[in-house]
Amino acid sequence: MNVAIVGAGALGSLVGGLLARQGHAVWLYNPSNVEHVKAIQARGLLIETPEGDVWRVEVPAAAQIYEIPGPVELLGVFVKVYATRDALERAKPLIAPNTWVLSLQNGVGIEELLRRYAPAGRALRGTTAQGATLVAPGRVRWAGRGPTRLGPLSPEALDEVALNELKGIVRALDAAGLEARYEPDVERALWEKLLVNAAINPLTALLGVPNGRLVEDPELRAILRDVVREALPVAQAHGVPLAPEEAIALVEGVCRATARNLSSMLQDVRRGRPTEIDFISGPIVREGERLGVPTPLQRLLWRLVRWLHPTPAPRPPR
Ligand code: KPL
Repeated sequence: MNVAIVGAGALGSLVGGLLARQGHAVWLYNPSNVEHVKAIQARGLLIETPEGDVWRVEVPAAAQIYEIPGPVELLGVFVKVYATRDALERAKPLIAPNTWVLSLQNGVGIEELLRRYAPAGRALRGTTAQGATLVAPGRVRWAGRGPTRLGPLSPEALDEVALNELKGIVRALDAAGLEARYEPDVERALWEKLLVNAAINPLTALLGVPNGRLVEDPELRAILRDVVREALPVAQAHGVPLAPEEAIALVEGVCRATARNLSSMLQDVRRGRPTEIDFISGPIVREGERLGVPTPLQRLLWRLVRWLHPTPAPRPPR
C-alpha cells in the first residue's frame, strides 16, 4: 500500500514507521520539523519499543509535499487538529479518487473538512490509545500500546468492494502493531474519547500535573469526577452508552494507565504551542447549549486554557 503521513510528529512517525516495517511504501511528511526530517533521511527512523528495543526503519521523509510521489492509497492526517485545513490543502496533490483519508486526531469538529477533501465515502475517522513521544529528531518512543478504532464517516457512500478495501486497511494497521479494529459507529468512538480528553487534558494543562495525579490526589479526583459527570449527558446524546459510574471508571482508568504521561495539552503548553482546547471543550459546550445541558465547568476550563494559551482557531467561548 502507498501511504503518506501528513504531520509526521510523534504519533504520525510511529504509525508510518510501523507500516514501513511491514513493507508498505510509506512517506513521512513534516514541513515544520525539518531537523526531524533530516535525521530520518540521514539514518532512518528510530523507534524505541515499549519492550526497550530500538528498531531502525528505513523510510523516506520530506519537508516539501512535491517530493512525495503521489497519489497515495492512504493519506494519514496527524497534524494538530487546528492545522487540519492547511494540511489537507497542501496534501491535495496526493489525493486521487481511490485515496482513503484517515484522521486519528484528538477532538471533534474536523469531520466536514475530511469529507470535503476525501473522495466520496473515503473519509475515515477514529481514535487511538497508542502513545508516542518524539524524544529527539528522528527518534520516537513508543510509550504504550492501546486500541485503535477507525471507520468511515459516510458508510452509506461505500459499496461492498470499497468496504472490503477499507477492512484491508484496518488489517494492515493491525498487523503493523496498532491493535486496529473496524469501528462501525465512529461518532460514538469519537465522543467517548472526547469525554476522556475533555476531563484529563484541560485539568492537567492548567495544573501542570501528569495524568496520574488527577486520581492520586483526593481533591483533584473529586474535581475530575465532577467534570466527567457534567460532560457525560452531552456524550450520551452522541451515542456513548455509559452510566455515570462507568464513565468515571473509564476516565480514571485512563489516568492510571497513563499515570506518568504528560497529556498532549500539557506538552503543548510546555512547548509554547497552541492547544487543541477549541476542539475538545468547544464541542461539549456548544452541543450542551444546543441540547439544553449546562456545562459551566467545561466552559470555565475552556476559557482558562484559552486565556493562558491563546489558540489560532477563532472559536472563543461565549
Ligand atoms: O489522549 C490523551 C492526550 O493526552 O491527548 C490522553 C488519553 C489523555 C493521554 O494522555
